[in-house]
Amino acid sequence: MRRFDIIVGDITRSDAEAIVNAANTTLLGGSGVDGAIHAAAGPELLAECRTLGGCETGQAKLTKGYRLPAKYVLHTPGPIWRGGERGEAAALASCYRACLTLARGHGIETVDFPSISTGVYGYPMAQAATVALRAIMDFLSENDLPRQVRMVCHTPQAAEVYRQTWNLWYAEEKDDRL
Ligand code: AR6
Repeated sequence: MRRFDIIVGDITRSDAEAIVNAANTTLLGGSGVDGAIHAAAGPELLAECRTLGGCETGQAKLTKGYRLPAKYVLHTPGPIWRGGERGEAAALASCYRACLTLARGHGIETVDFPSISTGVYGYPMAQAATVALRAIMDFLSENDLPRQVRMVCHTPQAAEVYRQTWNLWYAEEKDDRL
């Protein structure tokens, strides 16, 4: 079984044990994937989020999934893109690591991520893909849990960017092309 995959889809329909929400620091909902997750999970999700006291950029907090197929939601506020020299890459990598660490701590076996920060927060997709894949692949190489991680891209174009980035850095035959 491949431990990592890139797929196209709607993360609210994911059958993973946990899905990740590209949230904001209030954790009180918003647009994009955040709005879609809250709409699909129902009002109980917002009620639980209200008890959490927000979350810092690059950190993560766990809730139940309520009406979602996923049992848990890992909420993480990504960085807002401000040109790339304000610590955006470190903060974005931290989001992925924080979610995976939280998942491991709860014994969660499968996690699906959206492409954090690449919508409303304006992070360029190709640069986000490099950071995301490196953070995920490094974590998987050092940990047995989660057993499987997927990037759930909302569009075929986004998935293509992630696949090309993966091929460049992680495909087995990558060194043959050098
Ligand atoms: N499934 C998978 N991916 C999705 C879905 C979906 N259902 N819907 C959107 N995406 P964004 P951000 C993709 O804007 O940039 C919210 O208001 C989308 O195409 O959801 O981290 C929060 O409350 C894009 O590639 O999150 C924050 O205020 C990616 O998910 C702010 O937006 C992330 O886009 C966070 O902005």
